[in-house]
Amino acid sequence: DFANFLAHCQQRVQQALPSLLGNIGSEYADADASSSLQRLGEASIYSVLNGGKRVRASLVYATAQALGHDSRAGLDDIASAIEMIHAYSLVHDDLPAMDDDDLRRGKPTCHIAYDEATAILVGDALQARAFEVIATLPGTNAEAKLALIQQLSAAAGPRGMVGGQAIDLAAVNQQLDLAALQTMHQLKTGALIRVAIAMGATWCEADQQQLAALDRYGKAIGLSFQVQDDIIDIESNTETLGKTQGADQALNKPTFPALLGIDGAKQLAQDLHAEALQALTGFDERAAPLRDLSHYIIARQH
Ligand code: GRG
Repeated sequence: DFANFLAHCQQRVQQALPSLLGNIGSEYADADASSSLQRLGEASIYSVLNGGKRVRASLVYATAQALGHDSRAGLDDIASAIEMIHAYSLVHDDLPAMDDDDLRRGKPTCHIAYDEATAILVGDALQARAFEVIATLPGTNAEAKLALIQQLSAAAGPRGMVGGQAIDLAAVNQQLDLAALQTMHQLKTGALIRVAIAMGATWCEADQQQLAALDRYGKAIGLSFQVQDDIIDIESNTETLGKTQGADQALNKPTFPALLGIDGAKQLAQDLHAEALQALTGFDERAAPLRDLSHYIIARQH
């Protein structure tokens, strides 16, 4: 059931994204302007559509389902806007000035497939377009749209993802304690995951109690996502490099397994999963996809 749910969510957002990113440039008769814009559009679509698990999009749909509103208009736009912000963060994170990665989702990163300047513009364009999509959601509920814009900008900005990235960049070769590591990840990775749930809940008119419960769930899985990411990293390093070397390499940077040991990190992931399930006790069986997503996050191997 859950595999079907995930495949269905992936399909929905995969279908919505190309039309939202559109045929940039086609409106201009001037051939130079038109081809530059088309290249930007193509690079944007390349960066957003090249695979990806669509966890954040799935969280929007799963939240709507938990609230009994899974067919509400606008969910595809919200899910797509969040995936655009996520893709922008990955494109910029892969740049030489940041993580300097050549591969993303098994394919050449945007700056390798195109060039660095294009990758910077792709990130900028995806971020701006995400907010435009939210501002022009179908329906006339301007107050809800404003709330969504506020939520997404706070989660993506300096008090959220960008702030977390700044802490991360400053932490290279530094020792972070557990509290500092948690703060960094709650901002860098957790904020966007948490806001996917909050935005789904806002759009589906959750009441205060539901919002608070869903936010507790979102906070727990936002962190467990990163704990599992660290576990995957250390286990895949160990596989490729051999036990001691792989473990040593992973232990050089601030990670949950470095601070807690691999078993301690696995226990933390389990505890956060339990906390997420506990937060959902007031929801009925329609919250099954949310419960399954929490498990998926800590059980995934990539
Ligand atoms: C550059 C502003 C800016 C922010 C970058 C999120 C982030 C901040 C950087 C990504 C670095 C990274 C690999 C973090 C680990 C957790 C993470 C966000 C993994 C990628 O997300 P997935 O696994 O990716 O959901 P897919 O490809 O499935 O969408």
